[in-house]
Order: sequence, then structure tokens, then C-alpha cells
Amino acid sequence: MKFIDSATIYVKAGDGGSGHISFRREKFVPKGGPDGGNGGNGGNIIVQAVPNLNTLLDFRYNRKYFAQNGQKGAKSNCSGKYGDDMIINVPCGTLIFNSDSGDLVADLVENNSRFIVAKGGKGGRGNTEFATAINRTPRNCDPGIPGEEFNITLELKLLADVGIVGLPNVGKSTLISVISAAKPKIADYHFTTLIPNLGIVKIAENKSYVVADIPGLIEGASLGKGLGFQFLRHVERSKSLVFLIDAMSPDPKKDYMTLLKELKKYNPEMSKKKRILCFSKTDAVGEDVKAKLKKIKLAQKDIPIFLISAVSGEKIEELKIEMWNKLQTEIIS
Ligand SMILES: Nc1nc2c(ncn2[C@@H]2O[C@H](COP(=O)(O)OP(=O)(O)OP(=O)(O)O)[C@@H](O)[C@H]2O)c(=O)[nH]1
Ligand SMILES: [Mg+2]
Repeated sequence: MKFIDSATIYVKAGDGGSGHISFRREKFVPKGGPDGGNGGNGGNIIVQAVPNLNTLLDFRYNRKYFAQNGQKGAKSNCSGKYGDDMIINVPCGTLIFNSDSGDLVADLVENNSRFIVAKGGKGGRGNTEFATAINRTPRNCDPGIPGEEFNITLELKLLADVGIVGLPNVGKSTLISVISAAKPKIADYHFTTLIPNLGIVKIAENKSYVVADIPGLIEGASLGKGLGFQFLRHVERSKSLVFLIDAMSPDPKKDYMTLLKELKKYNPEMSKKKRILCFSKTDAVGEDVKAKLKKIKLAQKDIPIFLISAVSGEKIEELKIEMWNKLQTEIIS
């Protein structure tokens, strides 16, 4: 399943600098001619696709982009300096829309492909350019043209890298809400989540991945119980799964086995995905329960076990890093 990551930003290209009006004043030239220079052009706003970026998350915090204005023209036919372009880096595969018209403006698929989304304004002409045989002392110049400005929407289609699966009410949505900017509905009853939530987890500059929180699964999901299997396709192509089990459950191991059984019934490939076993809500259980959970024996030996609490923050950072590390290794079957 592809999720969409999007951000709307405001871009404003640089204004052109205005032309200048001046006349030469030289010692032995009583009536110097015009010498006002042209204004410089404003900088463009350029969007460029780069590798090593995979989310539009940063655009949620920085929403306005300005290119530099061109400088004014000056005496002695000096042209104003051109404004610098503003280059906005986006992940490859970003679509750019005009937010007001909804029109697709560009589709930056290729690495290093770039597109001018807003053109800088042209600088105005200085009075030198207005001189003619009849009018040798023109007293006019052009103002600079304003740079283009738009609201643009960036859209990136994403695949969920990590799927969070678990029985209802175990804290899946709470987990995604603490590791990403996603704000899903959280409540103390079963089937709070009705449609999948997507979150982007950022652990460092250029190190981020997409996590999906799906509705809870129950025993018999394969027979259409609960919300059934319909949402599993959202994590079918994810590279790894976090099995989230409630530490307060009377039988956590059974919950794990139920989950595994249902996933296998849906698609045997699901049980071959890299897996992290996570017990949630450890803030609500005693040390004795935690000790028991740590000792749970699984048929598959290489599955890391985490005891986490979204409330106290216990082992959350470690889990984020483990998810990242799992994505870096090859799929084991
Ligand atoms: N004490 C404690 N409570 C938690 C923790 N995480 C979640 N909860 C609570 O558990 C309940 C269920 O949380 P959700 O995040 O909605 O659970 P879910 O797995 O998404 O539930 P469904 O969408 O219904 O499958 C809520 O009342 C949460 O406040 C935790 O770490 N500690
Ligand atoms: Mg939920």
C-alpha cells in the first residue's frame, strides 16, 4: 500500500532590482550623458530531487521559502547584482502541484532533476537605456518586476517500511504517536483504529522510515472476525513487522501465537518478515511480570524482544533504532 506524505509551502522568487537614474559628472564634460545602470534579476525558486532524502517531514516546520531580490542599478552604468536562487531539496519521486489550481506542475522522478517553480523578476532598466537621439537626458527608469509567488503542494508516495501489528487495544496507535508526528485516535476500547495511520520516524538527519499502524487483529480474523484481514494489505509489502503485545495481558505468549497464526493464514510470507517482539505498557506492570516476559521462549531465536512503555518512554528510543537497523539488513526467510 502506498501512503502519501505531503506538505504545502509558500515560495516567493526574488524581485528584480529597479533601474537607476543618474548622469555623468566629469570634470571637462559639462553635460554628461545618462549613466544609471539596470537592476539585477531576482533569484528563482528551484525544486531539486536529491537521493538520500526520503520524506517531506522537514517541510512541516519550514513552510516559507524566499529567493534573494536583485539589487538596484547604480551610477556609472553599474548593473545591480542578480539575486541568488533558492534551491529546495526534495526526495526523488516528489510531485509538485499548484495548491490553488490543483494542477500538476512537475514530477521529479530522476535524481538531480530540477524545476523552476517560481521565476525571479527581471531587473528594471536604468536611464542609460532610455537615451535616444532626441532625448539625451532621460529621467526615467523601470522598476524591477516582482518575483513570482505561489503556494505549492509537494507530494511523495511512500511505502510503509515497518508495520505495527497487534490485537486490539494493545497500544499500537499510542506507539506511532510517540515515535512519529502522526496523531491517531487513541482510546481504551477495541477497534479504535478503523483505517491505517502512517507515521514517519526520524532518528537522525537523513535517517528516517515509514511506520504503519493498522486496526487490531483478533483470533478468527481469517474468518472475517473483527475488522478481518482487509487492512493487512497495508503492511503486506513492509520490510519488517513489530508485534505489539500488551504486557498486562493474562497470557502474552498466547497473544503472540494468535497473532502469528492469523498472519500466516493471511499470507505465509508475513511470518517470514523480520520481526521485533514488543511488550507494551510496562509502566503498568510489576518487575515480576517484566522478568517473566523477558524469559519468554520463541521458536525463532533471533527475534529481539523489547519491553516498552509509550507512557514512561521506556526503551522507545532503543526500539526506534532497532527498527532502523532491521531495515538495513537483508530479509531473512
Ligand atoms: N499505561 C499505559 N497505557 C497505554 C500505553 N500505551 C497505550 N496505552 C493505553 O491503551 C489504550 C489503547 O491504546 P491505543 O493506542 O488506542 O491501542 P490500539 O492498539 O491502537 O487499539 P485499536 O486501534 O483499538 O486496535 C489507551 O487507553 C492508551 O492510553 C502505555 O505505554 N502505558
Ligand atoms: Mg489504534
